[in-house]
This record gives sequence, C-alpha cells and structure tokens, in this order.
Amino acid sequence: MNPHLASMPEDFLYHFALGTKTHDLQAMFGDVKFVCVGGSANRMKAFGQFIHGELGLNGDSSDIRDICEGTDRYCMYKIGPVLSISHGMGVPSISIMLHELIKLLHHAKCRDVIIIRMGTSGGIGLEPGTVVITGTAVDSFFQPQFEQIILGKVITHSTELDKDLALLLLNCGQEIPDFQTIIGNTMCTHDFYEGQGRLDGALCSFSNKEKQEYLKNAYEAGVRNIEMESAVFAAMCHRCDLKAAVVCVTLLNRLDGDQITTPHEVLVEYQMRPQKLVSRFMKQQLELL
Ligand code: R2B
Ligand code: URA
Repeated sequence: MNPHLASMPEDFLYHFALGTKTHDLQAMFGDVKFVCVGGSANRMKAFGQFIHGELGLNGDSSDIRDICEGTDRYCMYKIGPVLSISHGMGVPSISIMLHELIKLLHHAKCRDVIIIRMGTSGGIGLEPGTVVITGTAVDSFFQPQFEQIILGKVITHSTELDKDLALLLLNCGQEIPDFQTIIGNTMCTHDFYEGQGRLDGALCSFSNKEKQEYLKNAYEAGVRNIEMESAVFAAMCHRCDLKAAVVCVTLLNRLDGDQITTPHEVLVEYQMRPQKLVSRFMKQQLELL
C-alpha cells in the first residue's frame, strides 16, 4: 500500500535484521500461510515448539532457530507454514513490528495470509482464564477506532476485524471443553496502570468509585477485556487487507482487583489456552483434523 517502496533499491527491515539485498525473502517465507504474534519472546518460542509437534513436522522441535537472532528487538520462528513472532508490549512496539512484518510478507509474495495476535489481558466480569476473541477493538473511549498522529495531524483508522474468522475461532474454542471462549469487544490502552483504571500503580489520580464506574461503563459498551495492542493491530491489518484476529486469555477479573497474584503455573496454563485454540484452528484449515 506504500507507493514509495517500489522505487527503493533495497529494503532493510532493521528491527528484524533481514533485508531484500541480504536475504532471499521469497525463498525463506514464500510458503507462510499463518502468522501468529504475541508479546513475549519466550512465549512465542514455546508456541513455535508446540506447533512443531502439533503439525507433526520432522526433526526436533527444540532445534527451532530464531530467524531474527541478529537483533534482540523481536524473535521469529518459522514452523512449516506458520510464522511465530514476538511484538513486545504496547502500541509503538507492535506497530514497528507490523510495518516490517507486512513488508516482509509483501517481499516474500505471500498470499492469503491469516494473522492472529495471541495474548494476555484483564477481563471485565469474566472468570479468570476465559479466552476472549475480539469482536471489535476499541479505544479508551470505547470507540472502534485507532487514532494516530501523522505529520502533526490526528488520523483516525477503523479497527474492524474479520467477523467470519472470529466465528471460526469461536467454534474452535467451543470444541475445547477445558475453558470458556467468548467473543467480546477488547479495549486497547496505552498504559497498564492508570490507563487501565488500576489503583495500584506508582501514581493514581482517581478514586475506587471512579474506577468502578469506568469499568462498568466499559462493560456496558460491550468491552470484555483490556490489553495494549489490539487497536493498532486491527487498524494496520485492515488498511493492508490482511485477515486478522485477536485471541487473548484473561488473567484476572478487573471488577475484583488489579494485582495479578495468580500462581505462576496457573498463569502458564492460562497462556497456553489461546495457543491451543489457534493450533486447533490452523490444523482444521490445513485439514489435519
Ligand atoms: C497484555 O499484557 C501486556 C501487559 O502486561 C501487554 O502487552 C498486553 O497487551
Ligand atoms: N495485560 C493487560 O494489558 N492488562 C491486564 O490486566 C492483564 C494483562
């Protein structure tokens, strides 16, 4: 979608340490059909190893190599037709990654790619561990839009996601009896503490009553979980006509508190839930189920 790209003699994807002159991107990535992204580098490596087993690929899953080892900004693993990439925390971090990922898919001439963000979130009025598939990503005013400042002007982008893809993912979730899966709106904020109405940050400028009122209003606007990347993810994929979905597990119910004190093993199991659901979806699409 960027008219300037065609006239560039070389495109170096700096934060991936990959380039069109130094790498044969089409040979490396031309067969990619699914891109799965998530915040943590360790989690996306573990997802790569998990998918290696799920797809029944040859070789040892512990041998998967970080394609972006030339940088420690993001990690990237390719497992057959699946690319697993980390994006860090927050809108700026994921948006840099997405610019370079979308150019990578373009240079590699990939077609019909599905991209899914798998993440963690704070739930509103849900049992912790519930998986939320984003119906619509909304901003802190519960609006389905992402505002970006470009050349000193505020530009508003739609955060529409693929409805059919969300329903297919919901079906996969409902086939897994171990946890609840729902579709709901996801609020994307620019902060984990005050920005998500938490009382437990280093600073807090509002009362508990004001917090509860805000979360209640969010719930009434259809918001079921809060995280920090969905709006820009949805907006950029929408602008590039990429089929996209967001699947996040809730770590706590924000109506009950702010601190995440759940034992580590429980959180690890929660974080596997979006991975299990997305794995089931990809296997269905690849006709392995
Ligand atoms: C979910 O978890 C992170 C904050 O703990 C953030 O990246 C997000 O969206
Ligand atoms: N990630 C968030 O952004 N918020 C939460 O409450 C939990 C995980």
